[in-house]
Amino acid sequence: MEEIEARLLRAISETPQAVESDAFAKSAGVEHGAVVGLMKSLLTSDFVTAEEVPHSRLVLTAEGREYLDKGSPEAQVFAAIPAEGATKGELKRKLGALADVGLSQAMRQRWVAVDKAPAKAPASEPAAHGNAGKKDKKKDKGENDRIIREADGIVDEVQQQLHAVVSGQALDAGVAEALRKRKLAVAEAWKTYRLGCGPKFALERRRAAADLTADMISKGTWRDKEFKQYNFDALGRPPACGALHPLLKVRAQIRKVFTNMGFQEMPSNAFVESSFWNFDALFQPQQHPARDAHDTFFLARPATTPLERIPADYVARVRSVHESGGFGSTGYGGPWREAEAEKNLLRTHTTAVSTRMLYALAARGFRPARLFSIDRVFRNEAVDRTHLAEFHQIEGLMCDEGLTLGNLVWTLQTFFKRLGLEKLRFKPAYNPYTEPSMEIFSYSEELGKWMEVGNSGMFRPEMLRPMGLPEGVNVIAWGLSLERPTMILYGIDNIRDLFGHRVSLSMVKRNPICRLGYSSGEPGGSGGEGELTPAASR
Ligand code: FB9
Repeated sequence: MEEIEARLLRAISETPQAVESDAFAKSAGVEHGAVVGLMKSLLTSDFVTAEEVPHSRLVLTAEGREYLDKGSPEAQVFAAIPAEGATKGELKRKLGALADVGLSQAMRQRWVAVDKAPAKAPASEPAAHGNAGKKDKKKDKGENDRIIREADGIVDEVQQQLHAVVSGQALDAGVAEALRKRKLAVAEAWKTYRLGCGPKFALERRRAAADLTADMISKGTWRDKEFKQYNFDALGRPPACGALHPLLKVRAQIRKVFTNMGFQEMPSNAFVESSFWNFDALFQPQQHPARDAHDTFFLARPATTPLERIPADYVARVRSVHESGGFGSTGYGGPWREAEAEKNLLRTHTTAVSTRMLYALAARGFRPARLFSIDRVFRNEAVDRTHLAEFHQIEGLMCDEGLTLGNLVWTLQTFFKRLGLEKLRFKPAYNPYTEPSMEIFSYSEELGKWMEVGNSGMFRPEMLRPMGLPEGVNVIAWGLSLERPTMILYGIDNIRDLFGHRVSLSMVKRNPICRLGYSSGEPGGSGGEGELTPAASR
């Protein structure tokens, strides 16, 4: 291409403002596109100027090319009619689909006409009369209409016009429009360029060196080299490496928030749970609506987990608190059925993991604990823009002597502050396993409104005491989803674009880093106090 470039620059220097890109391409024996490519790079270094020259011409369509060879449909129809005429049916059999358009055109040109003379019914069938005749007429859709020539000879102007098109002759606008209307020709437009000398024009373009090479240094040739300017805005080749899904980036940040607050992650990798740990251990009544198949995915195989796997004394205490209460509660009065507690399901909340961990904590002999889980939960509920049948629940709990609602409020304020959510409000709520319970709201400057950011409460003694956790030991806990903050942080409006088969891999590849407000904990951590936006994403 260097040689073509030199040749083009020479041509421009000899005839400034008169080098036509297409003519030059022809003379240089290269594609016009190659010259346009070269022109564009010479334009960027102000070597040349380029004036756009628009062109348009008519080109025949496939149908136009067919009539160019065989004649226009009307001419073909005319030619197909013998002196004694022919029926429409015969013409269709002879010329196929174009018979119709040919006939209507030939009629319009008064080349042919329908023979008014009553058609002689073929010898075989008696003449039809009265409306029976009309009925057949309508039935045979005029197929038997006899078409006769009106003109002795015709001139197939359309075919001539088609010839004019291919030979590039100028056509009268009306004729060109008619051909376009009959879809026999279409307008083709293209551009060429008239090239001239640019502000930095020279006969030879000294390519700016992109790199300072050892060879240049050893030979000292770097001295008369021109070096390309560094383009500090260049994005650079995206690293061919894996990319984390936004959910995993936010999960990693939230993990850091928890670990920096001294919390340990619970083992939450078992999606299948028994109703005992998911509901009964949480003192959730066996008649609770959430426990029927409308809300919960129960398993067919394995359908149950025998309660024998759980220490019988603990099961007995759970039964008695459900049936007859205790620890300040009346219980639910009804029979507590083992079969119900043995049903396997896809866990509806990671609180099921919390029950297992709290029971283990009690069994090992209580000591204060801070635990969290971030994992998938399943709820058989209506899918909409922000809800799927599965999502990731984030749960935190603190278990210690004398914990109060105040501790919960303080812990929530600390946790959400580290997510960059400063202003919190709490609204009394109800959960079967916490009393008191609070919905958590945060004021979003961006959205200009209060949004629900989670739920929380103090686990009921009816849940904790049967486990064996001593009097006075309380557990404060809270939960939120991973999807909601991720959707808000990454400006994703529909949860289906974040999770599931509709996720675009390029979104995963291109999504920016996630910097939660103050996750790193060390002063001046990335992102600065209270800011929770992915870098410049939105
Ligand atoms: O995540 C939720 N909202 C949220 C959280 C963070 C956030 O950050 C933005 C970047 C700024 C934005 C929004 N919610 C909880 C609130 C709503 O979205 C709610 O409509 C949907 N909830 C889910 C359940 O839906 C059926 C979110 C999910 C949720 C709700 C409650 C818990 C967990 C997840 C819980 C609990 C709990 C309570 C007491 C003790 C232990 C656990």
